Amino acid sequence: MVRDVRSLGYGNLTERPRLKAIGIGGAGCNAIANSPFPSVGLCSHLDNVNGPPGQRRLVLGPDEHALLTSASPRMMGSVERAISRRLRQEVEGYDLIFLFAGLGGETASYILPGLANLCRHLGGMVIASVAMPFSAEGPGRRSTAAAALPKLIEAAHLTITYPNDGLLEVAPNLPFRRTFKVMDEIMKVPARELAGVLTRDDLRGLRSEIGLSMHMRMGAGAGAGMQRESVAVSEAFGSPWFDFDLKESAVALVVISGREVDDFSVRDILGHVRARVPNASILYGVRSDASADDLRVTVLLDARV
Ligand SMILES: Nc1nc2c(ncn2[C@@H]2O[C@H](COP(=O)(O)OP(=O)(O)OP(=O)(O)O)[C@@H](O)[C@H]2O)c(=O)[nH]1
Ligand SMILES: [Mg+2]
Repeated sequence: MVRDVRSLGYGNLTERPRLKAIGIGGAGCNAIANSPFPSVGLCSHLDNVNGPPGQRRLVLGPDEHALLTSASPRMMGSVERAISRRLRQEVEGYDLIFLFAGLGGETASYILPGLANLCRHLGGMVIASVAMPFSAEGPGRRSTAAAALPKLIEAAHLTITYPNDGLLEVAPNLPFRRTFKVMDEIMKVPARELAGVLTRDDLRGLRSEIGLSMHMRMGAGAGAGMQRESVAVSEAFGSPWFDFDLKESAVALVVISGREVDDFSVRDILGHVRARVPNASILYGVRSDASADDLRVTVLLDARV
C-alpha cells in the first residue's frame, strides 16, 4: 500500500450515506441506546425483557438464529430468500451499517458473522464494533469470543475490537456494570465521527482501499489551549487498544473535530500522527462541531494483533 495522506469528504458533500446501527445481543442493544442514527436491536427473548426501555428491537426466532449461525458467504443468496422480511427490511437500502455487540455470549457470537455477510450481500458497507470479554469473565466466554472474531473480521469490511481488559487502564476499580456503560459510549465514537465526514463517494473509495476484512483498533483524545493538537494526538495514541507495533500499521483513519478547526491544526495533527505511524496511509476527515469546547482526534489503526 502506498504511504500517503489523503483527505476524506470526496464528491458531493451533501450526499451522505444512509446509516443504520444494529445492536446484537444484550451488549449490542445497550450500546445502541441513544444512537444518533436509526437503530434496531436484534436479541433473544431474555435480552428483550432486560434491554433498555423504549428501544426498537426484533426478538430473533430460532429459525433466524439458526440460519444466521450457519450462514456462509456462498449461501447468502438462499439466506437472503429465507430470512424473514422484517429482518431484511432492517438492512436493505442502507449504505453504511454499524453492527454493535459484545462477543462471548450465545447470541451475538454465533450470529454476527452471518449477519455481517448478509448486510454486505445486500449492498452496505459493514463496520462492526465489538467488545471482547474481560479476562475475569472466564475462559468459556473468552474462547467463544476468540472463535467468533476471525469469522466476523472475514465477513465485515471493517471490524473494530475493544478488549474489555483495556478499560481497566482507563477506568480502574469500577464494577463491571459501570464499565460496560463506559464501553457503550466508547464504541459509539467511531460511528459518530465517521458519520460526520464520510460521503457516498468516500464509501466507494474506502471499500476499494481497505477492501474486506480489516481489523482496526481505536484511540480518541481531546485537547484544549496552546498545545491542543499534540495533546489530543498523544491522548488518542495512549489508547489501551494500541497494544501492537504501530510501525506495522498500514492504514490510519483520522477524524478531527472541533468548533473551529483550521488548516494549521489539521497539518499539525497529521504531522503528529505520521510520526507515530510512519508506514501507514493516512485517510483523514475534518468535522465541525459547534458544541465542542475542545479539539477531538479519533484515530483508527489497522491492528496487527
Ligand atoms: N459494552 C457492553 N458490554 C457488555 C454488556 N453486557 C455484557 N457485555 C459484554 O458482552 C459480552 C457478551 O454478553 P451479551 O451481550 O449479554 O451476550 P449475548 O450476545 O446477548 O448472548 P447471550 O446473552 O448469551 O444470549 C459479555 O461477555 C461482556 O463482556 C453491556 O451492557 N455493554
Ligand atoms: Mg445476552
